[in-house]
Amino acid sequence: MESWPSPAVPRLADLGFGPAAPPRVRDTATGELQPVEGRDGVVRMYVCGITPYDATHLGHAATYLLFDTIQRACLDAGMTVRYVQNVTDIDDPLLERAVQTGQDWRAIALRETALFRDDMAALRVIAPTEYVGAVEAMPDIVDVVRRLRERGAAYDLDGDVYFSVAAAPHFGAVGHYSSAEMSRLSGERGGDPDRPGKKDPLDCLLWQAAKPGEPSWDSALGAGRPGWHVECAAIALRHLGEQVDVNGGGSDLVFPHHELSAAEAEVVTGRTPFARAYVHQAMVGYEGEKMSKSRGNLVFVSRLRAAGIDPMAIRLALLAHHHSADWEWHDDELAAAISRLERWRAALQRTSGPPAPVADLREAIGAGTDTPKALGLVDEWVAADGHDAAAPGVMAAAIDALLGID
Ligand code: 5CA
Ligand code: ZN
Repeated sequence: MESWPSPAVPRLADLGFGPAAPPRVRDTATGELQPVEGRDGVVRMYVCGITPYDATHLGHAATYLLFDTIQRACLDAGMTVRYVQNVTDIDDPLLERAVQTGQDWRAIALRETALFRDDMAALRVIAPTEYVGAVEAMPDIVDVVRRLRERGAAYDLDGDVYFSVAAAPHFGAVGHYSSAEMSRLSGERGGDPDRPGKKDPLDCLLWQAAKPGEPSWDSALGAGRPGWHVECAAIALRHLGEQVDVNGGGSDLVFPHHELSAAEAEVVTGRTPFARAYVHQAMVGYEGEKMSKSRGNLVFVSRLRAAGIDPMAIRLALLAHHHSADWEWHDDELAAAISRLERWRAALQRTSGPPAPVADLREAIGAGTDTPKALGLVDEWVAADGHDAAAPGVMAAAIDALLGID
């Protein structure tokens, strides 16, 4: 599907700085910093996209800004990024919203995806190389299910097709949860651990048989629609090949989504691990709970924009938090970000300043994507005086290249 227009990204290498070192990202599977080196100069990154039944909230935006920052660090290191993002444009929440509102599920998906694109463009998020909907990936999804069946990793249950976790030797290696914890999370996050007849409570749907009143697609598996995890496995395998450098999303996707999509991809290809690094944005909360469409405690990017807030202030407010710890949005963060943005812009108008701390900025972003540290370095530069006439220009380029702030 159509994505959105990408912002231009200045190249610090053109300003006389050599390429940065490949960034290191926090890998959920090992808990370690993992260098993102790509292969032959190309980094392959798969990030889980939206389920388009409601507008983009600040939690979503934080997730896409994290991977945008990682992409910017890879570009700064002279690498090309092949970035794939999906749109879950058919799934239970979309059909439920369609029933509640009396609208067509397709119309909801189109409208909310269009709004998401506008939000991403306004936040200056670099667009994915491939932006792929589940509906358009249907033949690839069906093919992955066929290959799982051939490998004995799938079985039928009353017309539905399930993935068998027993067929995946490394199942559990992404999140390292206990089986009790996995059962609990599976039940909370779209799974069906209690369905009778399953070989293992954690087995997940690959293909669900058509139900009356629900959309379905004809396929070699019979009429039906896909399960969630296989959607991302199939889109990643099709567009990025057997192994990705970074597989990302919010931390609510560690289990079951990334665990199971990785297990499915690994069984199909025989190659482990599916991702060299699994990277997650911790949950953004609001009013005491995780910000989520199903709870309704949302702050929408589009609403802030409509109220005249500079999207760069929204971007700064989100980048002020480290991606590895849950945090809660407070409305005064926006005022703080607006004043920070004003201070930065005023300082960049100066005719000289202290030397630009490019190496330190690169290190902050390159060592575990520490955006709060990078913002603090810019704050220090802004607050200090100096006689380097090139510094304001270099800083403007570095702030744009690494942090995406115009
Ligand atoms: N379509 C699936 C992924 S394949 C999905 O989870 N869609 S979503 O619309 O629910 O979420 C989109 C992205 O935002 C996901 O990566 C999710 O992990 C992330 N996300 C959702 N809520 C939050 C939150 N409160 N804080 C941070 N990230 C969040
Ligand atoms: Zn996904």
